[in-house]
Amino acid sequence: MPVARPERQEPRVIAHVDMDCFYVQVEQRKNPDLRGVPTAVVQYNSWKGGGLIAVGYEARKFGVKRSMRGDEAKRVCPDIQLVQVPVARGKADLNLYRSAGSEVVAILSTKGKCERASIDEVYLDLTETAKSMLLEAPPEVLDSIPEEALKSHVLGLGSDANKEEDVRKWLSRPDADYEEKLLACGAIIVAELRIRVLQETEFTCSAGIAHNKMLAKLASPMYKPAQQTVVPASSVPDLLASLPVKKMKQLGGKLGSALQDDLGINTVGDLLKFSEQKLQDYYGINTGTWLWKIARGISGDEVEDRLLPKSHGCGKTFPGPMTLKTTTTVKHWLNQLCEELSDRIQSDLDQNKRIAQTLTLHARAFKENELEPQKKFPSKSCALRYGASKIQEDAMRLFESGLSEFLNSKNVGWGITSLAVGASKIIDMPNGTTSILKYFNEKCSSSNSSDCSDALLEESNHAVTFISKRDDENPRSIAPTESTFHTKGLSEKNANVKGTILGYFSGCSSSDQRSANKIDIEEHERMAIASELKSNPNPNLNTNNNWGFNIEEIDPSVVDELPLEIQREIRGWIHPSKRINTGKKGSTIAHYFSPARN
Ligand code: TTP
Repeated sequence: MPVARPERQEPRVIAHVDMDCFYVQVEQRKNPDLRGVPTAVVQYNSWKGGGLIAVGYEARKFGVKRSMRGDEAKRVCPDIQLVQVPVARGKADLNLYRSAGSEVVAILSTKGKCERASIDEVYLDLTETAKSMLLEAPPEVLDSIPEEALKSHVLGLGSDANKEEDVRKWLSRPDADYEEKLLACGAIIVAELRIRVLQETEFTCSAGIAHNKMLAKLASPMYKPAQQTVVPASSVPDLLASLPVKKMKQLGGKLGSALQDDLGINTVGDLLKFSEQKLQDYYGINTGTWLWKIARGISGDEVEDRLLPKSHGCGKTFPGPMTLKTTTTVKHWLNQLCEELSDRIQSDLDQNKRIAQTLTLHARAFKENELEPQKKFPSKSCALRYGASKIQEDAMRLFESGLSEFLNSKNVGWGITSLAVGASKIIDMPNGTTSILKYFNEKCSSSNSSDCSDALLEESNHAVTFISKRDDENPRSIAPTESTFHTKGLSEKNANVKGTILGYFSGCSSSDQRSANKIDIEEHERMAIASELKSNPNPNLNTNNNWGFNIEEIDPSVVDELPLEIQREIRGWIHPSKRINTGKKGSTIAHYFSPARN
């Protein structure tokens, strides 16, 4: 349920930038012959010409819509060019589009706090840049205002033959209040950014510029493609008065329907008729207040400083005759999806040092010969283990668990029409591990053994991500949950957790030893470690800490062999009062971390 966030007292300038028919633009850049030609991108499959997932603006003029399949689009627009999404593992491979999106983010993020909201959407908090502009070069003293800014649609300004002149006046009004002057600066900054995006990437985008995220997001699609819309505070009541409830983010589903049914509300503006108390009576304190505020265009949501995606997901639909009807076919496709997911989280780890903690499986399903309304296939989550085969194994168990719940012990035929796996709860790799990782990678590459470096990298990454390296012949069951996985603090369990540094130490010795180093951590413990690390990213390695490392048992000779910077790093973690004990029986790191040595 939505919750109203506290607002900042100071005015903000927020932009929502959305690429125009994004996948089509990416394909048109790749193949310039498609420019100016009706084009759509279709998802790979042979059923009725594949499903359209992006439709170019030239094709939209002919009535081509995303809901159509390729065959239908051809009927509506015989000249349409249908480009297949690149395919890998029998499903769409979106890497081309993802990296094109990153090119744009790199440009947009130069002017303010930037939140990558999806593959082709970004929020920007331009408040500070707008303030500086207002101080140093306000629009009224500029010799010329960029043409693109003059083409802005300023809500409430009306539209007539002199639109650009009106916009020029609006942007440079010396008597405007501070809030609107900031917004005018925001409009100029966004126009300049959009020009840069076009020059540097060949992509056009549209934008909304307002005082908060909600209004900016509402405005960006109002005039598309390649245009921008400004929402002055004075225009908000009119904007919301006619806005259908279902168009508002978070009101598209059940809550929006409930508003229509309970209160007879059709537009967001209709909410103004109800007091905050009344809305709270109906929908609870938080949602009631949120509704009361959005009716007035008030939203305190902050732009998060995040250039990387919040989660990774990959899915595939199986429409019509492609429906999956056996566990064997489900397993086949889950394996493909999990391989891709594994590649993506692994490269996120390698490139960005980020760890995903939760694996989720979603599916759409039906039961055969069922007359009653279809129950939804429940989404299932569990702790995420790195490595494609582990993810495949866990995803299949999540599927089986979801299916048995979905079928409710009935012995009926079933079909799966879509499958998706996701990796979420992504956290930054804890501080203090990167230099060790670097050291061992360098050490191995300098040894000129590609086998060593590859294997070590894998081992190191696993160690960093607290992988539970289980014996394959003795897999532990996972407990799928419908919601996110709840963890128990390690301190509560006083768990004797072994991991991380082990991977580095053992990794450079020999591959046999590496494989013998099966770090055995319960999944919930691993989750607990990760969340501990999030709140305390540089934990001390002493016996009392939540990691549960027994420093007494670490062989100092191993630490002594490391370069000074690494020694310092490790010793910095060790509580000074816990001096290393060299004489203890079985006290080598290999002994401590490697069951095989016992
Ligand atoms: P959108 O931003 O929703 O749409 P768009 O960029 O194609 O067009 P518009 O100019 O109207 O914003 O989606 C961005 C890309 O995401 C889109 O080009 C293709 C992909 N996509 C899918 O693959 N499946 C979907 O259901 C949707 C909505 C989008």
